[in-house]
Amino acid sequence: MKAAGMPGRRAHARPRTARGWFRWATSIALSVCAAVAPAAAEDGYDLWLRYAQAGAERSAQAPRFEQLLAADATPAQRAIRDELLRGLRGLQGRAPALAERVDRAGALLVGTPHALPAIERLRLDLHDLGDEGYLIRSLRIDGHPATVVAANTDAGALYGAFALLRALQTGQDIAALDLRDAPRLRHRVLNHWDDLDRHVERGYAGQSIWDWHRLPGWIDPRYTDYARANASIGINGTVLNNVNADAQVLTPMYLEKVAALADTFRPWGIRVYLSARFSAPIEIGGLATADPLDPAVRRWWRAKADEIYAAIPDFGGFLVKANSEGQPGPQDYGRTHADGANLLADALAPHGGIVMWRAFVYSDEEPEDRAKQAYNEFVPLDGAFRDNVMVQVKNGPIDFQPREPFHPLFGAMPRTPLMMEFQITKEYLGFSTHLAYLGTLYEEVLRADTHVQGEGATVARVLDGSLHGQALTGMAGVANIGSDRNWSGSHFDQANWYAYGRLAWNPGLPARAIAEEWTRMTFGNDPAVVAPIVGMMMASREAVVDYTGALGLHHLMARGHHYGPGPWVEGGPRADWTSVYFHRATRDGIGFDRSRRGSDAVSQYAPAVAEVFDDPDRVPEELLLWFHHVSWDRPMASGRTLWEELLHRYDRGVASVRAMRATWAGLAGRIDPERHAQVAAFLAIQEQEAQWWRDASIAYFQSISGRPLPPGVAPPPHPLAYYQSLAFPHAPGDTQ
Ligand code: BDP
Repeated sequence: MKAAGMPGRRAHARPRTARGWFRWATSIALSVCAAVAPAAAEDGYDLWLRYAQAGAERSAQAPRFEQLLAADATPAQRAIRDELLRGLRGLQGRAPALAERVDRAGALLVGTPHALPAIERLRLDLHDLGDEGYLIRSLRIDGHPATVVAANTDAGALYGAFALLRALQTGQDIAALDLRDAPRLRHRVLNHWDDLDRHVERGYAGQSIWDWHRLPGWIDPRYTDYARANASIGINGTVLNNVNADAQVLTPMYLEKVAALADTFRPWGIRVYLSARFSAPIEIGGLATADPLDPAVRRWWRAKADEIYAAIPDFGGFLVKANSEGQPGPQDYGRTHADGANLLADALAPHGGIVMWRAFVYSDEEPEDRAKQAYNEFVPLDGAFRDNVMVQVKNGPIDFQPREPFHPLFGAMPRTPLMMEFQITKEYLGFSTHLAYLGTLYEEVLRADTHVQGEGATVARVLDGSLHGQALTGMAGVANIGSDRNWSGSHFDQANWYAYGRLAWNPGLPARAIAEEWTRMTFGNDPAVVAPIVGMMMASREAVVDYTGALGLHHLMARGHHYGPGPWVEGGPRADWTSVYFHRATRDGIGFDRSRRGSDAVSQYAPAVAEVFDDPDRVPEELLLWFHHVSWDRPMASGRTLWEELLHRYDRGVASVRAMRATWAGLAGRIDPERHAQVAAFLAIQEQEAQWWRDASIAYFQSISGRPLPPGVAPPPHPLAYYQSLAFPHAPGDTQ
C-alpha cells in the first residue's frame, strides 16, 4: 500500500517570463486546491492504512517522532520498522531518523527488551502482556520526551506499533500515552472460502487473491499488504481454502505453494491453516477408507501432518466441515464428530497444531427443526474432544441470517473450547453492494447473555474462556476479501473486515467506537464527515433486517445464489432449504413455532433464556417469528397488528436506505470524488434492491395473509408472478 504524499510541500521558484508567470500562478492555485481538497484518486487499496489524511490535518505544533529506535535483526523486526517509517512519513510529513540512542526530543523506541537494549534499560513491567500484548508509554529518557512501544515478543511489538499508528491516524493526543493491551482471544482467524480455481464461494469481491497457478514462483506483493492489513487489526491466522474442501490442497504440489504464503505472512504474525477434506486419505492417499478408527487412516494423517510441518514449521492446523451439506465425515463410518476431530488432533498434536471442527452440521434426513441439529449432535460429545480441538460454532443456529438469536451451543458445552464463526462476507445482507455494517450484528451476539451460570454469562465470556476456564480460545470470520482493487468489493465492506478483527482481539469493544475508528482512518477526522458516516453505519444493519424481513423472519432469500427475495421458495431436494419451511405463513398466521408447544428449540437455552423465548409476550419482538407462530392480527407494542407492523418495517427499511443516500450525497466535496461516486452508486443500487425486497415480500405475504394494505402503504407495482419470474443465473458467489 503506498502512502499518499503530503500535498503542496514543494517550494516554488518565481519564474521570469510571462508564460512562466502564468504557469507559476496556476501551479500555486493548484497546490492551494490540493492542500484543502480531499486526497484524490483513492481507489480503496490502502484500506484503513492510508497514513495520509490525519497527517494533512495535524497542526505544525503537534509532537513529532524525530528518531526511531527499533531492532532489525529479523524479518518481523524489519516489518515493524518499515511500517513505522511508512506510517510516520505519511502522518508527519517526514519519517523519523533511524537512531541507536536517544539524543533529542521525540524518540520512539519499539521492540522487546531482549532485542533492544534501550528498552531493556527502562525495566518496564511487561509480565501481564503475554505473547501478543504491548504497552505504549510516554516518558522521558535522559531528559528528552520519548515514547516507548514495548512487548515480550516481536508480535506484541508489531501490534503495539499498529496501535500507535492508529492513535495518530484517529487524531488522538500522543503526548501523554499510557496504554496496555493484550488480545482476549488466542486464535483470531479468517476463513477464506476460496477454491483452488480462484472461484470464491459466497465471494463478492472478484476472484480469490491466492494466485495458486503462479505460486510459489510469483509472490504477489498484495500478499504482504494482506498480511499488513490483518496484522494491523490483530488477526493472527488464515485458513486459505474453502470449507467445502478440495483434497488437492494437501498434495505436495499445493503444500509448496502454501509454504510460500506462510513465509510471506510469518513476519506479520500470521499462521496459515488449511481446510481438510475428511476423505482425503481415499482421494489423494489411495486408501479404501477414511474411517477415523482405521489404523492406516491414522497413519496417513500423521504422515501428512509431518510432511506439512516439515515445510511449514508454524502451520496452524486444520479446519473441517464434516457431515454437513453432503461433505464426507466420520458419520459415514458410524463414528462421531469427536472421533473425526480427534483423529486429526492426534496427528497435529506433536507439532502444536489445532483442529477447528465446525458445528455447522446437519444430517441427511430431513429434520423436524434444523435449528436444533448442531446442539443435538454436539452437546452429547462435550468433554470427548482432545485438548487441541475447538468446536467452531456459527453465531446463530441457522445460517448467518440478518438476525438470529445466539446459538444455543454457546454455554452448553462447558468442557469444550468453542470458537465463534461470523460471516464477514455478506451472503445474506446484500452482497457487496449494500451498505451493512456488521459491527452491530457481532456486538449483539457477543453481548447476548446465555445465563448458563446466572447473569452476565455473555457469549463473549464463553469465547474468551473466562466462563468455563478454557485456555484455547478463538474467533473465525468468513472473509470478504477478493482480487478487487478495494479488496472487499465495496469501500464500506472494508469496515466489516476491520470490525471483525478488532472484535476478535477484544470482543468487548463497542461497535460504535470501532465504526468511528474505522471512519477516521478511512475517510479522515473531519467531524462533519465522521459523525454522519458513523450514523449511517450504525443504522445500516437494522435497515437490512427491515427490508428483507423483520420480527424474526429468516431464510427468505432466493434459492442457490441467495441474491434477492424468495419468500415463495418451496420444493426441491430438502424442505429445510426452502423459505416456506422457515416462515410457515398461512392464512391465519406466520412464524416457526419453536416454543415448548412446537419444536421445543427454546429448551436448548438455559432456563432463564428459554422462559423468555418461549413466551410470545416476553420474547423480544425482533425474534417473535423465530420462536412463535402467531396470528397476523396479533397486537404489537406499537399498537399495530403484526401484519401492519411487518409492512411498516419493510417501508422503514427502504426509508433508511433513502436517508443513507441523502446523508452520503451531503458529503460530496468532503470525500475524494472516486470513493464518493462509487459509494453513491452502490447506495442507489441498494435503494432499488431494498424496494424490490419490500415489494416482492409484500406481494407474496399478502397473497398468503389475504389482509388489505392499510392506507399509506403503497401496493407493490407488479403482481407476485413478476417477482417470482425474475432469474439471475450468473449471480456471483454461488456454489459451483
Ligand atoms: C452457507 C453457504 C454455503 C456454505 C455453508 C457453510 O450458503 O455456501 O458452504 O454456509 O457454512 O451459508 O458450510
